[in-house]
Amino acid sequence: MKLLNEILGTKYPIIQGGMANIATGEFAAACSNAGALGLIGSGGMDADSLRENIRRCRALTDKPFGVNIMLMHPQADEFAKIVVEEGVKIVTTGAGNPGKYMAAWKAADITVIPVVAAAILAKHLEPLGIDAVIAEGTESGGHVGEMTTMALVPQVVDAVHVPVIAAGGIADGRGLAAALALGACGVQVGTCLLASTECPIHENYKAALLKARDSDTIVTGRISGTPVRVLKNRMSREYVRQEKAGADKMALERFTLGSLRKAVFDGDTESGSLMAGQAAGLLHEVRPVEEIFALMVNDAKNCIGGLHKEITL
Ligand code: TUI
Repeated sequence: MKLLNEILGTKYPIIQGGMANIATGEFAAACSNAGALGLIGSGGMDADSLRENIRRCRALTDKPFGVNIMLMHPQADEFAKIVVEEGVKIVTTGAGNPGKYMAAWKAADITVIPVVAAAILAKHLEPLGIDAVIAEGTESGGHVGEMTTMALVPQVVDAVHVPVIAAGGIADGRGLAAALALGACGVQVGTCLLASTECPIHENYKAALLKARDSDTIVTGRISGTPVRVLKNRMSREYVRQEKAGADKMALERFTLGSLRKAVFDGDTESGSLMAGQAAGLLHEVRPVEEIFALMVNDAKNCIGGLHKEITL
């Protein structure tokens, strides 16, 4: 099987998730320079800032990088044109169906890798010419689906012929080894990169991640229709309480408006939305991204070798 690094031209079979308001051009370039595929997250940007971030990233790395297009974004149509105009070579999509952009992106020779949360969307997009697919389980931070990574990845692998990348709950070498065992060609990680030196989030956000244990995340919006996994705090507990009590969608929206920015930029860990996946409990220190990726790959190799030597079924 071809590994993700061979498909993308990177050193490691790892993609840095395109986290909204976090994955700037500088951060993506740092991840690309460290051997993964860096992604610029368009989620918190407008058209001009997306363009600037692409140009800054290109100036900072000669390695492959890409852009994640958050399809729920009101300017997604514009972003879809900007990646073509700016000559971006790799595009991932999230939070929706990218079908209407596929023809234009394929005509521009872009490698297109949608994120799916269920096998059906992967199957639907395959004939449109996707190059690979990211199967993201509900362990992830941010906008999530229902399926777990463990159940989703092998079902997507069976549903399509294109390479499958696993995401959700993966934060170390054991996770990478497990993803390969499920039939994935590599992984996308986000949460473990929040605890990196280069990650431009507020230090309070990093401190909250280091303190988090396995069950310290909660999904807001499961009932109202936009499920988002965040760290438990006053805001997210209250959101879910009101949601269960039947609060209307608009009232809840007002409650969270701008809350990710509050967490990322102001370090407001009580009323901010600290998006994070269930792997947050695995984070114990802030390290350079280069170290995180190198250790993950080295530990995965040892994990696979150890399984081979020690386990007789
Ligand atoms: O997109 C993500 N994660 C995100 S986006 C984001 S920004 C945001 N901010 C506030 C509220 C909501 C979002 C934060 N985190 N991950 C990729 C992902 N895609 N997860 C789940 C999906 C998904 C879900 C349903 C992809 C496709 C889909 O299908 C829709 C369809 O039309 O079939």
